[in-house]
Amino acid sequence: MTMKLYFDPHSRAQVAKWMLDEAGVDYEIVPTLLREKAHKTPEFRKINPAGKLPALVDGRTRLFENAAICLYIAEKYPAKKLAPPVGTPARGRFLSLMVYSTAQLEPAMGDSMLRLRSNNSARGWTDFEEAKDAVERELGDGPYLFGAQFTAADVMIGSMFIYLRAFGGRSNRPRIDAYVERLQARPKGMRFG
Ligand SMILES: N[C@@H](CCC(=O)N[C@@H](CS)C(=O)NCC(=O)O)C(=O)O
Repeated sequence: MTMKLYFDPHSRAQVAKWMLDEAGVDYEIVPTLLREKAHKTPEFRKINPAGKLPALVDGRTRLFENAAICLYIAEKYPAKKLAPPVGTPARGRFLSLMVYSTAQLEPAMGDSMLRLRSNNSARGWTDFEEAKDAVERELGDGPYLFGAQFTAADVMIGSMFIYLRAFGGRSNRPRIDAYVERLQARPKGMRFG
């Protein structure tokens, strides 16, 4: 049975699509337009109770949240080498970066784009500048977060900065900007719209 990706081209569903495209697997797009509020219907909420895109259905498995979808695809298709294998030392850093991308980088960038200011560290994430420092440190000399190996962590972290660009922003960090250009130059790199 073909996997179904619930998708609007003007949404973060592009992140899950990028991952599926990098894995080179078959999937079907189920158009779910935000402007039609297709993501707020009772039927869609049976797949994603949060009423947000993306969501992925694979037979009897349902997934929501990009990080979960990317982890699932990397795990389902190990031959595609989109994650360090379970049991290898790099796996811990990989899992950490996957969660970091959505638990810290995404809200920090969201605050910055929306010009929300808070220096209350109790909120659970740093400000965007500190998040960029962390990404630069983890990227090192690259070209990807795991050196020469492109992984789902690049999809999750890189997509945040691609998204920033799509909204007219720049990281103002040459090393991150060069990383984003490398990611977008990939044949299946994430596109918007
Ligand atoms: N952390 C979530 C973010 C999902 C999210 O916020 N999706 C947006 C699209 S960019 C959405 O569905 N917004 C519509 C809404 O909340 O009504 C993920 O990565 O899946």
